[in-house]
Amino acid sequence: NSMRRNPKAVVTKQGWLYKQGSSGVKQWNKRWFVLTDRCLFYYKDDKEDTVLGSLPLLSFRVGSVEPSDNVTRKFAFKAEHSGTRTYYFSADSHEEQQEWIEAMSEAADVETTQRLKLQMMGH
Ligand code: 4IP
Repeated sequence: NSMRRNPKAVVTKQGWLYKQGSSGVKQWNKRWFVLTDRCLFYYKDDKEDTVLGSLPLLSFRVGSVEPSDNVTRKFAFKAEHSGTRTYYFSADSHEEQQEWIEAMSEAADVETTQRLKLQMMGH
């Protein structure tokens, strides 16, 4: 159920993040993340051998965690969508956290996508 990554697409941002598992003990695993084509791919490491998962960010809401999320990790943030589970991430620094939130939000933003489409149509 993984998305196909276009090897020619520009990489918007890449780096290490921790991701919380969605079931069981909800362990935090360190994963290598690549944001490209408005889609987030994650791998075991930066060799990018096999994709562990992918998420098309369009329509996700990306932002900081709230007390009700019960996430106590430092530099945590989340990506949520009414149709699917909420993904929890944490970065190594405040700076990285902000950069990822910004990059993922941009990729998730429907209006930006529509504006780009209109621009391409010459409006
Ligand atoms: C796993 O927990 C890992 O966190 C997986 O992450 C995660 O898959 C699994 O969630 C979760 O059960 P254990 O390692 O304790 O088994 P990863 O794929 O990064 O290894 P996701 O979907 O987050 O990739 P489920 O719900 O997919 O099983």
